[in-house]
Amino acid sequence: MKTLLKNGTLITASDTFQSDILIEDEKIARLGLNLEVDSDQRIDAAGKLILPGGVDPHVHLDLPMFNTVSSDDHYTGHKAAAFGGTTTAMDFIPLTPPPHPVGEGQRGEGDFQYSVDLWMKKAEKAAIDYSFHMNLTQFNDRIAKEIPSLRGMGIQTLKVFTAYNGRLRIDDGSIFRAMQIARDNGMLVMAHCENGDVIETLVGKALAAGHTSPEWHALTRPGWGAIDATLRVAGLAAESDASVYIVHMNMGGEVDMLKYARERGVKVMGETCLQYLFFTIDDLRRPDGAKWICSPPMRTEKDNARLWEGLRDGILQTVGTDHCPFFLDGTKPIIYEGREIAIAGKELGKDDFTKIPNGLPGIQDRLPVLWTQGVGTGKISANQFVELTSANPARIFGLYPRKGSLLVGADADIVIWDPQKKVSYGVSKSHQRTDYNLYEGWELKGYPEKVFLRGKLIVDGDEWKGKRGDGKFLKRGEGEIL
Ligand code: DUC
Ligand code: ZN
Ligand code: ZN
Repeated sequence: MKTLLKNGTLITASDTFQSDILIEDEKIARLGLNLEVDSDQRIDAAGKLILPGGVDPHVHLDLPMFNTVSSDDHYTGHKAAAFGGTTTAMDFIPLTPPPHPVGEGQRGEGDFQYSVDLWMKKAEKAAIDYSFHMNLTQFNDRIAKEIPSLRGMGIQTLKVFTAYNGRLRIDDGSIFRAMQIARDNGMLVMAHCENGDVIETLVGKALAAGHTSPEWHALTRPGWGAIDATLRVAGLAAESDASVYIVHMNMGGEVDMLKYARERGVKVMGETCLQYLFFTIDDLRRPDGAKWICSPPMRTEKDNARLWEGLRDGILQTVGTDHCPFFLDGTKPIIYEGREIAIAGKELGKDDFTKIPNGLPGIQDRLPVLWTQGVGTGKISANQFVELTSANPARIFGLYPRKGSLLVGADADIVIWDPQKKVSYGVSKSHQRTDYNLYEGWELKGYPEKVFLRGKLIVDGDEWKGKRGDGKFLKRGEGEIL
């Protein structure tokens, strides 16, 4: 199957240039001006931009939380991603104990192979390409010894948490040892940076004082905790000589800590997520404040502004989403693909902010919103947009140049982007399986027109041409340090 894309303007992380593209089967076969080749399909992209498909480094699909589950699975979340121009997504595998002890593990201890098998099964319905990170939420000698086995499963990345005491957090000594193992095995440690001890203390006090509303989610997770944890994790990276990637950076001070460490040669990189560029604690104070509950929480306008600077100046390397949607009111069904569906959501915490499932939608919103708000306003260039949303995540996570590039030989994951298309955005335009959208009523300019996954047209305007099972698991190799 040959597809010829004519007359487009290609945008990569480093260049903007005119070229035709010949796609042969799943790959980009040729680039050049005035390509004339017999093809099965010819598309005129005059006046349009051609971007490599987006790579979202941070999503949570079908994730059990607080007696419910994130409301997009590996089909619906991927379909939404594709409509927003994203063709690769990476989600996190919870380290899960098998029903019966296996190997040398004790009852209740997580097992890597079991956890990976579980997630592979869930992802059989994938509609775009995908890979996984492993949550390292327990640590002992057996687990330490087994970490390198993850590479054979195509998983190169471990996520550690400095918060969620007694649940997801491991202590700093264990994080340090994990970093040493990662360093010795060409793996990357990803870190969720908040101060778990401070959070536990403040949450207990807030509940005892009868504070139940969503804003207390932010008030009990102070920004200084994110800053101190960022510096601590950067320190552990320096002391172990490991490569580290700090996820969902949300505080201006975290950007400053990252800059401090990077200027001193520490191999630490940073991601922010779309929502932290726009929203603040004031959104949690609205009557529908539960919509904005995620961890870490929304901060202030000054933090929004510093994160934008971090993107512009190359202190931060990526923009992800932390896509982890829940219904605002999971007692009322929505229609998805012609069927009614309702999944318990934020209403679970209507009387107690600690019971509101943490997370929000964004996998479809990321590219169109960032384009309008970033490129459209001159805060970042079109090349930086591609770098932050596609090329850098592909490089850091060992997928470049197969993903994140428009080079000959790369997977033909291609977005034909209409820079003039105006969209009044919101839930009616979204394929995210939830009942709200954070960008409701936002006027966007610039939107995906056609999206190809490995040469197959999966989104054509408003039409879905993809299907369950189109997505492939990507075994990742060692990534780059940017
Ligand atoms: N934060 C969220 O808000 N949801 C899922 C996981 C996370 O770190
Ligand atoms: Zn996290
Ligand atoms: Zn997350």
